[in-house]
Amino acid sequence: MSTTPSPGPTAVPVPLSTAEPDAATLARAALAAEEPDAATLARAAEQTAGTLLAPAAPHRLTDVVPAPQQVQPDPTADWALPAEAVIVSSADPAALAVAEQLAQLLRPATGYPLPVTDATTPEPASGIALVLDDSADLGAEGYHVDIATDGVRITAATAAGLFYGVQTLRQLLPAAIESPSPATERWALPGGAITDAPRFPYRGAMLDVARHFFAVEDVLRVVDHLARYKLNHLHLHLTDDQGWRIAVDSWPKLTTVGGTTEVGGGPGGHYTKADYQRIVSYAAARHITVVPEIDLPGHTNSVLVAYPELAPDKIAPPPYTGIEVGFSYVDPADERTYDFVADVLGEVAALTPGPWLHIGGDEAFKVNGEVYTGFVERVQRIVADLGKTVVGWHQLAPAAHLDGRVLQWWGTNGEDPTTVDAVRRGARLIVSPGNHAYLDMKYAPDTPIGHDWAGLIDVRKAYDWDPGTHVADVPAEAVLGVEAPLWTESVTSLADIELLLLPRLPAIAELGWSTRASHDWAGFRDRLAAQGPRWTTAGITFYRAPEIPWRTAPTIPTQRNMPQTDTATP
Ligand code: TNX
Repeated sequence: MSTTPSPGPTAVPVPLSTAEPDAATLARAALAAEEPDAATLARAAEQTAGTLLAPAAPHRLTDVVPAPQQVQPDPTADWALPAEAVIVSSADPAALAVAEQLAQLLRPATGYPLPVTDATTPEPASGIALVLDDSADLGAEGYHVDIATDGVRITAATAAGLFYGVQTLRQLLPAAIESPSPATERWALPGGAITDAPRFPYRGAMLDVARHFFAVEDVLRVVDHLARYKLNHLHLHLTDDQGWRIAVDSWPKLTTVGGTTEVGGGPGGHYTKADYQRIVSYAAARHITVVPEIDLPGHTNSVLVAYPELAPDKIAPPPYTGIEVGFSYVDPADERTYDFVADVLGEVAALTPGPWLHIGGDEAFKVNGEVYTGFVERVQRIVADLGKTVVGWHQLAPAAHLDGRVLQWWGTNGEDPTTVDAVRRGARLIVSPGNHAYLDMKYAPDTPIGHDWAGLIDVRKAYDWDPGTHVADVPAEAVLGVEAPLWTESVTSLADIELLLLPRLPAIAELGWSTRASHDWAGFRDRLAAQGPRWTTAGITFYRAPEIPWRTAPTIPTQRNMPQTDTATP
């Protein structure tokens, strides 16, 4: 084995840090302990020596995806996390929860205990302070990170802001922080300050769990990927021709019959209510809102297999495991259909704390004109009566406006007068251009999975567009945000999902979060390059897009693999 362990902090000749010698550190550490003993003094001395001999932090303060709003590096203030660091948070339970999440992120690779405490006025004190402060003008999701010689302070008005500050901090640490087991590393952070807040309030990704079903654990892992890049919505496409994936007590055969199929003839599956709630609460803990989609009136073959009385001809069709679209629909002329819709949406709404209910509406090719708009208007009303806000694909546009209505635009050319008209009537837009944001499109002709009906989408194509101006004649104020949908006709495993998601998801995330002024392909490409080693270290699959100058993953000497390295060397 030719593994070369990266040298530990004391094994390399290191340049002197540019930091001023800090004689006060020793005294402060001694004073901080109630009864300064020899061990405390020795640790503090070791720490001071470490600071003086430390190499600069390996990452620049600007090495963050999505690009932060304001970055003020201070090379004299690099700081390394010491083994005895404490995470101290404002006493608010949601802030403390973020502090505990930070500890859980850092403990595996560092092997440090990182106890979490609370305080009225949290101070870094050679550790990390999370400070809830609503006087800071940072908005609902903004944050401030300050890395100085006495530690790190993250300030935000909300727990969401603190959570995003934590995601930024994570990217500023060496890539080995992603290691699931202790790594020998100096956990250095670049000094300076970041002040950051998102451009759009809605930043999302969609996972189609209908064409192929994915286990709860897989969905949770997708949630983790969203959280890393400060996305705040997970749209779950829960129903389609090939399978119904969410338990509905009042219409049980939707899952017991309609849930047992998927593309290609596999066994399908569905989420129990408890499964769905587990996804919702795991996402909520990461400040991500789940947007459930029940696709109506088309994309409903699985419904008709289970309940033929909802079919226009009242005859059960055979289960569908192909990948065509547009052939199925629930009968818009039968009152029973509206009972079905109200029951299903009622049960899904009751499980969903977020404000949105997505009603699909796409590709109902056999339901036209007034029949289609009449159906949509009734369903929109059902959603409003449940106290939720309607989201639907932009095919909903011709239907009457309803307060708050959101259209998800998935066109491939930014001219769309029907959608523009709906926006004039008050609709807001989530933009998901098929030829930029569809994560099921192939990167290149040889991508082993995916589609190409909207073209190939390499990383640059995913990055080089502007959600604020993309749809002609839609003003930026009407744009709620951006979403990257992943349809799964050709996607059968978590590794497939990750291959299509990464590295394009961070590109879309940056469009949703970062200012337009910071948009810069060359800069993005370099910052993205630093994510590769993180994914590798964390065991996450990604596509090694040839246009990205990927940095190499660290070789991580751990207690587990060090002896192997020694003995296996020929
Ligand atoms: C179009 S985009 C669809 C989906 C397919 C997808 C495949 C949209 C609202 N509908 O039914 O899965 O293309 O790329």
